[in-house]
Amino acid sequence: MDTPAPAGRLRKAPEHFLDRDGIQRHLMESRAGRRGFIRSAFAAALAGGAGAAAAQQAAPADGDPAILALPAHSRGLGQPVAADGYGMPSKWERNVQRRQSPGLTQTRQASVSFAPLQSLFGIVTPSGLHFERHHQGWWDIDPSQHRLMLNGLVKTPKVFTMDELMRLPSVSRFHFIECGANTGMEWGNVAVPTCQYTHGMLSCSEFTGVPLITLLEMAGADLKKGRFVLAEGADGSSMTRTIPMSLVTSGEVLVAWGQNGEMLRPENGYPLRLVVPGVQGVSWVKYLRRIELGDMPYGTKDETVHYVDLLPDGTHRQYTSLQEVKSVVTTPSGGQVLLDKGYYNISGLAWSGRGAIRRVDVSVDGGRNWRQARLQAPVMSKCLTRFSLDWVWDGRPAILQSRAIDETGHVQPGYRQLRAVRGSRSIYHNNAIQSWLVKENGEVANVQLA
Ligand SMILES: Nc1nc2c(c(=O)[nH]1)N[C@H]1C(S)=C(S)[C@@H](COP(=O)(O)O)O[C@H]1N2
Ligand SMILES: [Mo]
Repeated sequence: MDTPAPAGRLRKAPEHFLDRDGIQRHLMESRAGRRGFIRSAFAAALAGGAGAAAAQQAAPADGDPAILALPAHSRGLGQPVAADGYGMPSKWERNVQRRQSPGLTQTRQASVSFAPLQSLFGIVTPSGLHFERHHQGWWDIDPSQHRLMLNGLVKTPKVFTMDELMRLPSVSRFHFIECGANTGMEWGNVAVPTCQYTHGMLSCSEFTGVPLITLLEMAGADLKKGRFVLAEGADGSSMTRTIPMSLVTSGEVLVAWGQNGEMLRPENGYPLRLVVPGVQGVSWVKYLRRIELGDMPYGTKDETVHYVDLLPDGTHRQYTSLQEVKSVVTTPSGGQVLLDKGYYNISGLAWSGRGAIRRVDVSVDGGRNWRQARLQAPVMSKCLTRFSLDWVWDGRPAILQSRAIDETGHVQPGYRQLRAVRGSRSIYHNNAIQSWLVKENGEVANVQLA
């Protein structure tokens, strides 16, 4: 691609950029001599501000020492194989972390950590950066002791060990998981500064498991009477959710043990979780220990008291489990700083619980004009889709937005449209169009257009 203008530089959002402690650590290490050549760059970064980022890039007139001075890694012997039996990200990336929102909850066992969407590429969330939502803390359960029970409207109630499940014919599929409360803090007004916090209760993985319908058929399920299943987790939260059989008979719902080619991470439900594509995260029961087939919704605490939508007339809506079409620009996004006028690749994520993304439009003027974004293949059903658009920033204020349309024709609403139906006092299921204001000084801020 020919970029239409010189590419502008972007200062990363604070939680992505190295923090003071990180910089201090690097300085100490470089004092030990191993990375002397970067010392001045980090000293400049410690001073902070846009100038620091510029200092890291500007080459001195007598040549760039990063080229002229042969670094240690070009002269010496590198690390041996298998120095670490399970590889880790580069230490230079250690500020890319899932993060909790201080003060959001009283305990860290019943809380949320947000995925750093602004730092990720493509559509897959690295397992170690997958968002977390626990109601009662996470566990690392011994798989040899874990059991899955199937009961209810079945001929022969069954109990499976992990070995028995993993011998069955499995499938692997890419799907997003989004907590119903994602973007929930923004219902009333702007609440948090970065897209990690506005949209980070969202992740996407390749999941591997056996379709739940296979297990139900093995148990002789009564598929006429059985219209709902109850899924139950083994942790102390007594997480129980009703799932309509239509999603099960379609073969979509998986009893999964795999995540991105390896076993699930403990935080994400090891050794077994339910995968319910398109449906809000709470139904993706982790540490899955029981499935009951029934003829009515179960009305559990997590579907009658929690995960209900408060409507403007004061009534609550239940069982609104589907995650409607939604998107967000992840770069440039809140907390980042545009250091130059010029070319920027606007990039973001779109998804829908109803199927595949058909189209994403992007506006740089607060929704007056829209241009169709590129969708990056593969574009899969109930999966994140990466979109991008070329943009030349002229240095004047701009408001970046994205609007997704899914294959069923559903269009992502603006805040005015959404609030007309839903009011502004909900917690869950906020799929409104996100706006990022690019100020004249290049700072990007979270804003809402009335
Ligand atoms: N057993 C159990 N399953 C659970 C939960 C839980 O607390 N316990 N939290 C639910 C909620 S609200 C969400 S959003 C997702 C989060 O999945 P993750 O932690 O893998 O991101 O798990 C769901 N499944
Ligand atoms: Mo959730």
